[in-house]
Amino acid sequence: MDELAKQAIGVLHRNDRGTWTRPSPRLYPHQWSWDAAFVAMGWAQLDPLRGIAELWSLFKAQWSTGMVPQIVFDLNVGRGAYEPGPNTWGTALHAPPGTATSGICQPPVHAIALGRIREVAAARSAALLHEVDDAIVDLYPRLARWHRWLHEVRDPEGTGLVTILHPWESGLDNSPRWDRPMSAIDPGPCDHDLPRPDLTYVRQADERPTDGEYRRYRFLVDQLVAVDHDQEKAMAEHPFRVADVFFSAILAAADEVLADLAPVAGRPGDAAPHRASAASTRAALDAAWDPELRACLDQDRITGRAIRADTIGGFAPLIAGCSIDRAAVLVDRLLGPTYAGADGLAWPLPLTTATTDPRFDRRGYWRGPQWPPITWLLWWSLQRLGHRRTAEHLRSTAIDQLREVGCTEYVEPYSGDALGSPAQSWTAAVALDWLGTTT
Ligand code: 9WN
Repeated sequence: MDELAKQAIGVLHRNDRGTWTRPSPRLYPHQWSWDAAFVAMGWAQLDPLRGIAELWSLFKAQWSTGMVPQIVFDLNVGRGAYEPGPNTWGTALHAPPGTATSGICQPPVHAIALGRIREVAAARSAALLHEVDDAIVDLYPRLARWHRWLHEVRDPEGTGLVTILHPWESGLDNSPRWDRPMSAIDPGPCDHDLPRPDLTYVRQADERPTDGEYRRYRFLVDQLVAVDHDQEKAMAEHPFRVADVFFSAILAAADEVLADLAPVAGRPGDAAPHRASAASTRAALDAAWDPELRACLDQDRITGRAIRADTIGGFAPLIAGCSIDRAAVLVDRLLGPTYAGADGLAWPLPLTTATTDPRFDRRGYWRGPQWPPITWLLWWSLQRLGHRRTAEHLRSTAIDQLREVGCTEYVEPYSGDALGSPAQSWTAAVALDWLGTTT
């Protein structure tokens, strides 16, 4: 068997908890929302029904409002192994009985994962497809509720863009995109300990966010707990409110997939509204386009201003789907000298921040390094846009990289050093998906 496939399967098995998967053995011992979506696609290459089980484990913790939580805690994990842990969030009355969750969300990659699992099953056998389609009938209403919550609660004015209330909701936690809104926050004196178990699991402290960042992260959590996770209040008063273009673009792509799945779930009439939601997001992304930077910019909902930062977030239109002309501009930039085509890179793959952005940091968490699931999202999107040769180039380069660095969390783009967790499930999952492994 292919060596990378063997290693990736080993990582998934090592992190497997039966029906759900830890993102990594020590650094991330619970179930994370968008990781679960990527991981479900990885499992699908081995067993599509195990992929379905991964999604089910997550959606069992979906709140009655429709929100799918960022973290579903494993209460068997020792206290203090990950912080902030289950007791910090004040979510006992919100999460479904028998589950413990955080109180925020992450990008909605789940419908994309379900669509992908269906494709894998269809290629295997009619019987497997039948079983996956049965599962889609049950899962679809939960996915539809999740998307509805994002549109109605996080975009109550119908702007087409989803507002996030914490950088952790973006999934790209420390991106320079959040520097300005975060610097406007005064967390005051910290009246509780800020334990950092994460620092004991990495080689160097600079592979994780700083204490100053953590103080603000914790402050934002405390603010949400103070309003008992009341979304209407938070959307009016919370000190971090940003319309996130990358998150919104993922939602638009996922809305399109949900439209494809609606007839499978016996709800053909839902397809048109899902497509209309996606179209409205695409229009909002057009309006958020900065012609000078040639990028799409997040909007700070508190100041009313666009956030200028040259990061991977700016490529949101590629993920949502966009005009041929805009895609051409963005592909050019993606492969150009400030991103994947930068001089001296070990592998020509997309960077999370442009080399020319003053905040570019080759080792910084989400501030420059290459992240395999982000490359996967761009690869998947480029295929859909018809940029097949570019997509194939990304896929084969990413496989070459992973053969060298292993299933690491992220990669220092010049030295090619593996950073963060060395056994990261979503990296293993995208490797398996790219290899199209059949065992
Ligand atoms: C906070 C699990 C998660 C990913 C995020 C990544 C990191 C958590 C952390 O790990 O975030 O959610 O503790 O740093 O930024 O994208 O989902 O892999």
